[in-house]
Amino acid sequence: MKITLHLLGAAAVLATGCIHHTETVYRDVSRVKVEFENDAAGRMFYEALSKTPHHRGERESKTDISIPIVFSHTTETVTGENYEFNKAVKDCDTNQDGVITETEARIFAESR
Ligand SMILES: [Ca+2]
Repeated sequence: MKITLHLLGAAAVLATGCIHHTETVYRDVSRVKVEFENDAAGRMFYEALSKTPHHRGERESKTDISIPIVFSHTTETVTGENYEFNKAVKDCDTNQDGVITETEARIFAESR
């Protein structure tokens, strides 16, 4: 009798299917303050940034938790555009003085 109940329970789970839940978490930060030596430096920086493949909605991580057949939960973390902007400023401003010179912007653009 006990075995029959277990089999009935398993059959009920199979009949109803898997419970699946997906959660997407968006994370973003404030943009760092940066100045440009001149218009050309700013233009080169933004043009190079716009060519970055992961400029929009970069997926940072994906976590799957599941009990086969019964339960499945997926969490995805998506970083915002400001992460990429801040990273680009950090890469571009090589002497970290908060001012992107035309030379720094040119080197940054050529490296992209
Ligand atoms: Ca600098």
